[in-house]
Amino acid sequence: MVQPTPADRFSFGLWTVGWAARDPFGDATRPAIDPVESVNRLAELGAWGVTFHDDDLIPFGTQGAERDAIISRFRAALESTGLVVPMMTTNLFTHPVFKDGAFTSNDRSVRRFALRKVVRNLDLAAELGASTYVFWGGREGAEVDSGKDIGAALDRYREAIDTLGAYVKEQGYGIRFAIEPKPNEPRGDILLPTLGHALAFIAELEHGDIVGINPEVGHEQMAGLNYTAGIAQALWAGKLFHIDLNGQRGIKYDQDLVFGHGDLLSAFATVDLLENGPVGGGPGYDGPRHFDYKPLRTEDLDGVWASAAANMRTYLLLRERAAAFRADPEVVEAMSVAGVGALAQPTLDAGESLADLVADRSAFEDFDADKAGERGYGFVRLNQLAVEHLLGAR
Ligand code: GLT
Ligand code: MN
Ligand code: MN
Repeated sequence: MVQPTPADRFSFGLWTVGWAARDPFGDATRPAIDPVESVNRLAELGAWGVTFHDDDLIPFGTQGAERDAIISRFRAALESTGLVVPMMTTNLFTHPVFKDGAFTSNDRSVRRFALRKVVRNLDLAAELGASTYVFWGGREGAEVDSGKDIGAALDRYREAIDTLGAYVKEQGYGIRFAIEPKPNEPRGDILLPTLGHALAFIAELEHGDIVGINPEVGHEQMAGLNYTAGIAQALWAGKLFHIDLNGQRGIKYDQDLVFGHGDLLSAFATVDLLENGPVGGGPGYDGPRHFDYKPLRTEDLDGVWASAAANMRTYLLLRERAAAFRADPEVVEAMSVAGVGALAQPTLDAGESLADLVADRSAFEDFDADKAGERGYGFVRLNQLAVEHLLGAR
């Protein structure tokens, strides 16, 4: 079925379809879209959820009754469409106050302001029933090596996430945090540049039990990394709390293309992993399928909604192809030849010690390494089968 329904759990950021297409070189090419209009249109297209930064809905600096009125109007749209808010986040990057970062700004008063901005929005996230809160630290970084003490910045980052983690626990909000890595842009270098850096950071937290990651396809690919392998490691670590799906073509600026409009073969592998789980049967992903893309600057408003639909349709088509791939007896056989499933078998027998292994002559003294080195794994055949399924040739 290529018609999305809420059961597919597709979600979109308000800032995605709502992007007016202002870039560093040119003005907006589209009018701003009322968030209520976005909710209505996304629901019509078959989406399940909408996500947003505080400032996407409530303009920066809006307080009191005006803020309350904006929130109630938005809630009414959610109620009338049935759209949910699975994730929320904070804009800690647009206002000039954040030009040297938020949690890691060299200016302490900015760090304190940033914490307050997040706390207020966490309260709203809890009210709206969001279960994930994303931290994308786009301004947490530097251009000048001597201008930022990286260790101190990481101390302050940890202080911020732990302080906020303690807060959501105290309040009983049931919210988990998801850190979103990115290597660069808008800063020359951003702290926690890849999902691996983020996982290592989380291991240093006091409240790391409620902190995972929100890896974005394009951000990992900007660093030349394999997105599917990355999220597989996050799943293995029990830390894939959320995902940002989009497309990227190579190591360049953050393109935020429609999902599948970048590296399609990699997108196929991503959907295969998300939908079918690891081949060896490890833990799979059951969170939202969240799109974080930007409709191309060349598109008009009709093109915006067509591009939103394209993300979901591409995902569903890949889901179909991935199911057929896994069910294909030739694929099953090729995987067996390649030993893909065999990797799930522990290297030592149950109860076997290293001393037992050392005593096992067949593992070493009598092992014919040259013979074992002659084995072909058939990975090319397996990949060709994937390509043929992707092309609809099987
Ligand atoms: C910003 C960024 C995205 C992040 C958003 C969440 S903000 O649009 O480019 O990748 O996911 O803060
Ligand atoms: Mn991006
Ligand atoms: Mn993102």
